[in-house]
Amino acid sequence: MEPLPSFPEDFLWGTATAAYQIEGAVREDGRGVSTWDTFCAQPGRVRDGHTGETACDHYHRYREDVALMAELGLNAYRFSVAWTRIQADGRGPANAKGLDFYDRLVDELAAHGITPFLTLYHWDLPQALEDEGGWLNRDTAYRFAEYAGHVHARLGDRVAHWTTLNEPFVQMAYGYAMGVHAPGQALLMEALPAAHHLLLAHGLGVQTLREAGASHVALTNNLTPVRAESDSDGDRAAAAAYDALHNRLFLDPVFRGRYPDMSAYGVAEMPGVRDGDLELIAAPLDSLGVNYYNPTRIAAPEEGPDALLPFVDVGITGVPRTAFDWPVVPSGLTELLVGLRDSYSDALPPIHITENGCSYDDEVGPDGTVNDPDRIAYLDGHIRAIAAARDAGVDVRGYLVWSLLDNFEWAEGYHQRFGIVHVDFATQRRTPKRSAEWYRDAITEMRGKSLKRR
Ligand code: IFM
Repeated sequence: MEPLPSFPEDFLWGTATAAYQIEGAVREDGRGVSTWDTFCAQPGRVRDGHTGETACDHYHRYREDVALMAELGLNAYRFSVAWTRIQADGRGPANAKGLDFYDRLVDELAAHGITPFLTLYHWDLPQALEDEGGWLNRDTAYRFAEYAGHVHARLGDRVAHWTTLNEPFVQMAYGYAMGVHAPGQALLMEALPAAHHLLLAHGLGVQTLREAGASHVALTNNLTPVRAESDSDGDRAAAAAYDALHNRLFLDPVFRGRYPDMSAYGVAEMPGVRDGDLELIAAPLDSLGVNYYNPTRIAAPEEGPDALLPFVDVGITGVPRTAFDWPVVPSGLTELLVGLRDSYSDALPPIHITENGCSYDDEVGPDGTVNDPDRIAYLDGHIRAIAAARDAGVDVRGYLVWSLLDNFEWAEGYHQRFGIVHVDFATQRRTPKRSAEWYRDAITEMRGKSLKRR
């Protein structure tokens, strides 16, 4: 392989996880019921009826997991807080025992020199709030800000990096528009108020965190460079419509203070917006979290203007694919990052890649090792793609692999293994894969020739 590129000496190298996907312990220490507990209990929602009840048992094994990160030489870890551990029903005083868990986790990270990146919301809404309308209800945004205040009050002295939401697009689209994620509502474009209320929650959360003294506040979006299938006007318009829905709906309000043109969806004005909302949503951020998995190729729908949606996802072909059948296109990450810089210029804060990774059908071999050459190629390609974006002047400051551990992959249950550490879910035995060893060695190599920060 070509020598790895250089990165600044303070570049962050880590992994990412989310509460419901790894913690388990769903009935311990006063945790309330979340929408994902409810969703998993509904027959047919999650493949093979899997649930997050035990997941990776990280709630009890976090010390072992932090030790693994330290052995791999990682200096950053992104995790999320389960709202229902802090407020069982999503409102009211904080549950001290729930906060104690994250307190212990943060101290353990500090003891190993690992910088915590805390995400407040990664899709596990308190069911009690969902029963009142969830993200379709404006009040949920205010409840989120109250929750953010509780978490910051306990952890703000040790956690510097605060992220309000993870992937609001997926929460809106999969959870409320298509119904394939919790809470399982299939409202199509009627789900748009959820997008606004999520963004309002972000804005109110930023306000609360700033008032409490947080110095590094971010939002994480999953973004995709959108490619039109052809140069035809129809395909280009379809690609622009998809870009507006997936990317710009969650970027323009934050960095431009206005919603993108959604007229392709028959939407003249975003529903639910009140005076002052966009000012809150557009408050300056210290970084943008970018989750990147693949580009999207879009064509105009064949049925013409009566089609349900103004685009068709025709898929990327001719490239390697993961076990999830996702195309592997590292150059798409460079394209995305350069495109963000070009679109938002001075309004764009520095970027952390808060997720990037792949699932493969990894197994522990007879010699006890897990050989995952495709993941090594994937990580290598994407790290080079970040270096290329940095060379083009994009200020990227960290890379967090999704994921540390094989974990509960939402509607796919435990079928998609994204970890650089294999988890045997019957025994909870952790086995670092070859890719984990590769990542450790790559970080050592890249640190060895690190550049001073530009
Ligand atoms: O597992 C998810 C994560 O929760 C959010 N981003 C994408 C990952 C892979 O699907």
